[in-house]
Amino acid sequence: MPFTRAVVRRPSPNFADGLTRSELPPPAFALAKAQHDRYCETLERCGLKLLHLPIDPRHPDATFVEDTAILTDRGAIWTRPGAESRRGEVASVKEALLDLAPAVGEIDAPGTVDGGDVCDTGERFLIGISERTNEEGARQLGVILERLGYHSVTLDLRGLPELLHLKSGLAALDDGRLVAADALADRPELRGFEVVRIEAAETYAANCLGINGRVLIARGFPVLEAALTRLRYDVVTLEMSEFRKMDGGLSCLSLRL
Ligand code: CIR
Repeated sequence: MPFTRAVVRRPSPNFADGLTRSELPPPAFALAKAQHDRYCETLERCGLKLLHLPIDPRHPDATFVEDTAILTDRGAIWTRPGAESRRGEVASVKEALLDLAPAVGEIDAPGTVDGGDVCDTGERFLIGISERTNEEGARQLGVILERLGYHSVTLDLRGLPELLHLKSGLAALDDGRLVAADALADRPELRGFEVVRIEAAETYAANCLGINGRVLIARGFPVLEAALTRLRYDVVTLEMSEFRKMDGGLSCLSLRL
C-alpha cells in the first residue's frame, strides 16, 4: 500500500541539547532547519501529505518523531521511549494522530520501545532489543502485533553498540528488499530476505527510506547510491549532516502512514 501521509516536527532551537553519543561537533540549528525543510519537500514530492506537529522545546529530541509510535495498517501503537527525557514526547503525537489512526496498543512500564527499533518489512515486523528497547517492551509489542494478526521476530542488538536502534543499521524498501549494515546482514533473523549489504564505512547510510517507489538515502555514501541505482531504484539523496550529529537519520524524522 502506498504511503499517503507523514507526521513531522521541525527541530526546535535547542535541538543540540538532545541526546547524542556522536563525537561530531554540535549541530548548527539553522542548517538543521534547512535540512529538515528539504526532507519535508522530498516527502511531499513522494506524494505524502504532511502533518506538522508544533515545535517542542521542552523535548529537544522531539523532531525524531519516529520513536514515539509504531504505525501499522491496522492502527497506531504508542511506545514508551527508552530514554526518560523522551517519554513526554508521546502525548502530543497521540493527540495529533487521534483522527488519523485508531489506537490499537500501548507499551507499559517497565517495558520500553523506541520506534527506531521496529522495522516493518511488509511480511513481518523485526524488533530490535537495544539500549532503548528492552526485552519486556519487545515482548509486549510482539503480543500486540500478534493480536493484530502480524508476525514479529526480535533481534538482540546489545552486542552492537555502534547501532543506537535497529533501523540505524537496517531498512526495508517498498518491494520487501532489505538494506542492512554489514554487522546485521548475515543475521539468521534476516534469512529469506534479499539484502543489499552496506560496507562498514557507510553504516550510517543504512537508515534509508523506501517511499512510494523512491529510495531516500543520506548524501555522501556513493557505494550504496551506486548499488541501489544498479538495482534500478529511483534514488534521492538528502544532506543529513546535522541530524547525524544527534544520532538521527532519515527514518527518525517522520512517522509514515
Ligand atoms: C536520541 O538519542 O534519542 C536522539 N538524539 C536520536 C533518535 C534517533 N531516532 C531514531 O533513530 N529513530
